[in-house]
Amino acid sequence: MSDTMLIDAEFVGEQNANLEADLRADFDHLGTQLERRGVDIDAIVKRIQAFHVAIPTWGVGTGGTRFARFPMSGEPRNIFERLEDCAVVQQLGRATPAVSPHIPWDRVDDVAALRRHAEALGLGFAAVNSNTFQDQPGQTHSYKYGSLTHTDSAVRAQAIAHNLECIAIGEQLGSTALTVWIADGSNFPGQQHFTRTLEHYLESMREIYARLPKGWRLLLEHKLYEPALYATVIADWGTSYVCAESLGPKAQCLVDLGHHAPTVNVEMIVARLVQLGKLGGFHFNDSKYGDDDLDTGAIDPFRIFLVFNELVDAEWQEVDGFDPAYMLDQSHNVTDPIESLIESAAAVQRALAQALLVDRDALTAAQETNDALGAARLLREATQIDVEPIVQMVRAGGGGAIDPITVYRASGYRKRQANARTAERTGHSGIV
Ligand code: RM4
Ligand code: MN
Ligand code: MN
Repeated sequence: MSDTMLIDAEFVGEQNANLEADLRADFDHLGTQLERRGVDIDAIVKRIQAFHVAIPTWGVGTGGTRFARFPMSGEPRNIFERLEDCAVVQQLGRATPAVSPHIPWDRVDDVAALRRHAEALGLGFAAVNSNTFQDQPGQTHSYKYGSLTHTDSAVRAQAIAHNLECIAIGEQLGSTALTVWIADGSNFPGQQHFTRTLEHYLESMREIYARLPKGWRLLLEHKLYEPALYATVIADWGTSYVCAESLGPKAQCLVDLGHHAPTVNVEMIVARLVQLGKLGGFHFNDSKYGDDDLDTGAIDPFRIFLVFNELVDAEWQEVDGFDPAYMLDQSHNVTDPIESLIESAAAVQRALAQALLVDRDALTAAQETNDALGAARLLREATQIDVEPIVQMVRAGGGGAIDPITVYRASGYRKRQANARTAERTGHSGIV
């Protein structure tokens, strides 16, 4: 991290000092427990240290629902301030060194200055997200009836041009991926011709694909419904897969955990996409009903674990080209987003750590001998081990906070920002 410590480093150090002895004792105890299972705790620590999950720039603003947004005092007013808040998440949590920007919410006149600002804060840029689900002021054509799949080629051309602009901005920021989620779909039976809309999508995406810079990938994000309430063009992983396959090797599928019907088995989708060589990335969040964008692990931590169980399995199998881009995608309506993001990144780290504890040889043996209970036990046991000391040790070792939420609250950061960030927000970010 740079010199620009947004929370006094000495203060973080003092707070850590009070907890170090307890952490050491907990960590050593866990190390002994894991040793008994044949697991080297230091290897797990190394793996968690190397694991990063990107923060969405829109996630540090207060989110909202269809009904209202309740802004918080001291929330960031522009992308420069959003990056400061992202840097606090990284300073204390040490799991989130990159941010995933959203264009045009994060559009600036001087992209190089934005990159310098991020670098000074110790942040890099992950996948760029395009936005053709809203009309922007001064835009020639409306996306009311679609964007990349619109019936009118002029609207499609505008949406393609926007995605190309996102790539150009991403290149200047040092990003290497474009994530495309479109809101295109219909509200009434018969409103759109299913086949023609998908053909338009593929034609449009081909033009974007053709302009991907070297080393870039195109991440296709599917979503079951909303805002379209009858039919969504890219509604499921199957459609997404078919499109990614038809576009070419640089196109892959992105799985947003909240973008499926409530009973769908998401971990199996993950396994299928791994098997098909098309798993490009994730948007982590949690949900109970729909695309709720709640904090990762807040509702069903076992589901996140099961997703990571598939990912660790893929690593263990040494699946060729397996390299998903990990991001959070959440909307923080009732919490301080900085706290939610720190907690969520830790929930992702915990899921990975627990998945690493699964005895893969034993699991394979249980599966091959149809030992259903034995297999289930191996997974359950891994989730019953409290891996918190590992996550805390990774944070402490990286210069973060052992107890980041307590340190953040005690730092008075938000209060300071409430006094400093008094003027109106410029630019818009977040849903609503
Ligand atoms: C969508 C989708 C996209 C995100 C927008 C804000 O539901 O999850 O990834 O960019 O919301
Ligand atoms: Mn998403
Ligand atoms: Mn979503």
